[in-house]
Amino acid sequence: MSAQEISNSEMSNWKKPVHEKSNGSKELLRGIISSNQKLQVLFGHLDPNQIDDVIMAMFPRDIKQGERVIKQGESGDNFWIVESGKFDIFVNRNKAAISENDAVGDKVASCESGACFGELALMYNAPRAATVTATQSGRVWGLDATSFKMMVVTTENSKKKKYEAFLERVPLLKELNQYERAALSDVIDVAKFKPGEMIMKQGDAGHFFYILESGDARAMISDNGKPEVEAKHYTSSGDYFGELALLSTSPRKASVYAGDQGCALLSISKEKFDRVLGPIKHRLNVENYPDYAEIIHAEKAKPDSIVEPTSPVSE
Ligand code: 1OR
Repeated sequence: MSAQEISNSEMSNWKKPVHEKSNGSKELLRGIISSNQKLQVLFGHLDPNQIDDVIMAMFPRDIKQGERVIKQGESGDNFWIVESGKFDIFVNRNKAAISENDAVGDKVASCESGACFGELALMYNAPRAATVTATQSGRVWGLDATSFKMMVVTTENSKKKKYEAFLERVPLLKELNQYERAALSDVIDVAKFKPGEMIMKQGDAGHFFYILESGDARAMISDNGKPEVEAKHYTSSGDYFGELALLSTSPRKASVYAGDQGCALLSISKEKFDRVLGPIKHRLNVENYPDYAEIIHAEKAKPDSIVEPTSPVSE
């Protein structure tokens, strides 16, 4: 079950919650908000008065060692900032296993004082992407889901959401969770092409993956030097091409040109993709992607082709 979109009546009845707190607690929260990078991204567009409102809306919760604060798959209730204690984050990619038993999956990160978690389900109306459990007792500050959506989520992050929705439609990226798609959407570049302009050339090594944002593009294939024939016409926003560049450096199988209207494309370079996620080959379940299986197997067979992803950083 996923968190509900905020309803109109909820929106019109909503009042900023006020949870009285000591000046010390206000200062502590202000300090964390101004120094944590992720909180800067989330709260950066708020002016000082709006930050004060967010701080006043937050409520404390003391957490015992071993207590689970968030369970993967559930809907989002609150966003959390850590004052003290230690919290481990676990991701289970086998979604069926989560409902069958309580398998928490692999530990992917750990966070302590000054960190935050639980924003994803609230931003994207998605199920919780991970389980979060206290390994040392401590105190967290919560912001309820409605307040988070009313005070923090804005049209500014809706562009990012649109990018993530595009990424979600790419079969090759299906294995990624919300966190990874969010990270990937941060490295998306936008480029405009004039009508007829070449975007990629058949036979060249591929370094970019493209998503059509607007306009149109045509994939053309030339067989043994014969004139090019149209293989595909991309016309819908969210259509994508060149995704194999993320997996391998094998030559482009077609040339792609901007269509009659020209086009705006979102692009991700292989280099940025690898930097953000580590080579995706590790994560791909080849059986799910018969079209790509050959290429993935060939890449895996290459010596030194597999670089271990960098270990998760704690925030
Ligand atoms: P949420 O609302 O989905 C769980 O609830 C929270 O764990 C999530 O928001 C994030 O704030 C936090 N993948 C998913 N969730 C993560 C991750 C993560 N790290 C922190 N959270 N990954 C770790 C990347 C270092 C990806 C691992 C596959």
